[in-house]
Amino acid sequence: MTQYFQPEIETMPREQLRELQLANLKASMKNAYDNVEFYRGSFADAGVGLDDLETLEDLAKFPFITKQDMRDAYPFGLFARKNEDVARIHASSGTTGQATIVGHTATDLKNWGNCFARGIAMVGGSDASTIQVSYGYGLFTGGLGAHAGGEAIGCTVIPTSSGNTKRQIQMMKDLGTDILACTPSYALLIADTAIEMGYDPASEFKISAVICGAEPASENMRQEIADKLGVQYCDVYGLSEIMGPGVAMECAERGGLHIAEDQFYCEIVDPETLEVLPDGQWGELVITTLTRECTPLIRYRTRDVTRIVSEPCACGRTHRKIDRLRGRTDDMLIIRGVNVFPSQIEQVITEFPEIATQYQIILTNDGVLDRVELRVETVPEFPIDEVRKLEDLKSRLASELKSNLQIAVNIKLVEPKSIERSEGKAKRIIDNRN
Ligand code: DLL
Repeated sequence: MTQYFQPEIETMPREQLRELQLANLKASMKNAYDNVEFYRGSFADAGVGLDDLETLEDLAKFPFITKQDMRDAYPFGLFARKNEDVARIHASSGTTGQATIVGHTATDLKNWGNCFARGIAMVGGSDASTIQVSYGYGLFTGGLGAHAGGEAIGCTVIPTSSGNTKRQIQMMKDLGTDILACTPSYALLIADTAIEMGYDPASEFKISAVICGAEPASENMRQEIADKLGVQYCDVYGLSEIMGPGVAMECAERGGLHIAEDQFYCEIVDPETLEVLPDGQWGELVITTLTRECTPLIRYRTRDVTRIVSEPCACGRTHRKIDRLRGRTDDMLIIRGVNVFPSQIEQVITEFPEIATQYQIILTNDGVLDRVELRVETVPEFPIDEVRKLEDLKSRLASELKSNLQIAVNIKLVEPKSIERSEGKAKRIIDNRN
């Protein structure tokens, strides 16, 4: 049985959906233009006005907005609503610069909950389900976003937040959690810790689904989580600038994540030329909010690399999908001229049963040359002190990386549990370059 949360929206005929998008887009552009000085300036600089938007494709005439523009507008420069209408503020971590501030009205928050709730329905959730939210709560949007989704659908919500893993697992077992929402790294840590505690969560726990996002996960990592916990894996995409988790979510048919197209208009652009690319081609995802009141974003450059999958989906939803993310343009490594994303390295590493799904990429430089060290962890059963076996494993891994990704890196095999586990987003790249 296909379960929808908002069938009239999720299965709306495409023509009608496009009409709805255009009407909402015009309203969103007007909201941005009338209430945010930044847009009046950027539209004027680009020589375009609201009258230039007659079709959805006309959006390509309008300028982009970037993370830097958001930083420059700190704190309230992009707010289209006065303080009395702002219900909540979220912010990005600001670890790489000035934090970006995003405001939400009560309606924005309600829309957000509804978007996430669609994903809960995709994994078979209902008002009879118990969802455990193990994303961090706070300025990070994971916790409160998943929480709102659970409440929108009428689930029992357990707001454990991240951390205190053993207690999480005990609650998961004792309270009969059906759905776990957390990052893929944390889902794997929870699964491994539960197994270490002597449980077989796949058979002993009630859990039937995970809703994982906020970072890329390779196919093998997803499979490992699904097998260890015995669950359906739903990938959830989102970003704090645009909303939070729920911008796009993966149905049981897999093959991509359905974009909440009534709320967001997505384009894929070539990151170099910034030309809009046709559906199916990989490039940078650009998102425009269609209904957002407080912080309307017109053509936000996400830096995320994906493509649009427009073939009809067997689940019956008509909203187009984005493919699972490859990574971010700013995380792409260029190793001796070859472009590679950490998630592609992860996919190769996880083919090896002797290696745990744990790795770190350490970047250093020696004069002008960048050096890349790949640190991977062996599984406890592997005899790490047997030099011959270790050298053999290293050389097989090196040759797989060479033949799959055409990269040559310095590999360091390290002992089980020596790479720090993450309760949120894993830190895969350590950049020690000066
Ligand atoms: O990570 C929001 C979120 C919370 C999404 C919980 C999903 C689940 P930010 O901290 O602003 O927001 O980071 C957004 O994380 O631009 C992507 O690069 C990455 N990201 C988010 N979801 C996925 C995903 C949250 N499913 C940035 N796969 C985005 C790969 C993802 N990367």
